[in-house]
Amino acid sequence: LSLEERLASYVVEGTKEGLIPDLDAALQKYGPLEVINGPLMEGMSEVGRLFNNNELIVAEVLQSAEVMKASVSYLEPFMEKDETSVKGKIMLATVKGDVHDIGKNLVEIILANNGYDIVNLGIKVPPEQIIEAFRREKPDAIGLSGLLVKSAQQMVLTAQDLKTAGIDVPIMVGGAALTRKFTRTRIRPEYEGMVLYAKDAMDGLDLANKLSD
Ligand code: B1M
Repeated sequence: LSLEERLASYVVEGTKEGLIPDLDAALQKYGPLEVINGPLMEGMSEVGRLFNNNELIVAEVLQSAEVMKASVSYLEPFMEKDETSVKGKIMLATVKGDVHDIGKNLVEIILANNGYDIVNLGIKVPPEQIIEAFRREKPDAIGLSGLLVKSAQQMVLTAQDLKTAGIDVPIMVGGAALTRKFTRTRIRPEYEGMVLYAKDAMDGLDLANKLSD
């Protein structure tokens, strides 16, 4: 197998044996984010496909998730950091009912490395908890992540509750089950403030930078 194929296969097989030396080798050829967005994400897509076809069980997908998380934390110190000034404070949460956090945590790393102060509320965060944390932390924006189809609907409900609570800071939404169209037609009409759709973590950073300019 090529280096790229081996990297994808660690994620698919859920094994860390040989992972670190191969991540080191990959860093000789690629930047850390290219390693994540390329071979590691390819492995994750394959996991999603196999899981969908009932060829993997949840316990196996969890092992794949572990490999992805371990890889991201190994690569994190190699990412470029912008330590000039704090550009703003962003609060992140995976919405109520959803446990998927690898994407959200990647968004956290990328924003934190680029001058943002991040408050990460974790997973399965109900709107009332987001509202409470908003009042305590006073962030400049709120980022919501969700991967399940029902999470897209949960974002609509969350936006409604935030509006009722009188909150109107920009909201950034992202995650596999979400689309730009759903964001525009279903979430935006329910909220007073700006609602931005981020297709991936780098897009999230671009949007945050536009907001802070
Ligand atoms: Co689950 N899962 N899972 N899962 N899982 C999916 C999402 C699924 C598509 C797999 C499939 O069937 N093909 C499917 C959803 C089906 C649907 O609703 N349409 C699914 C299912 C069904 C489930 C369960 C219901 C399974 C079960 O129990 N029967 C269950 C749900 C439990 C719950 O949430 N209540 C479940 C559980 C799990 C595990 C716990 C085993 C594990 C998660 C571990 C963890 O996160 N700690 C897991 C995993 C790993 C996946 C897949 C395979 C991979 C997700 C991932 O981490 N990708 C996933 C299939 C897939 O997506 N291919 C699947 C890598 C990550 C970096 O990408 O999170 O998409 P992602 O983030 C991207 C962008 O989306 C974006 O940026 C990132 C890239 O830069 N982004 C943002 C994300 N959030 C953002 C926020 C932003 C900006 C950008 O701003 C705020």
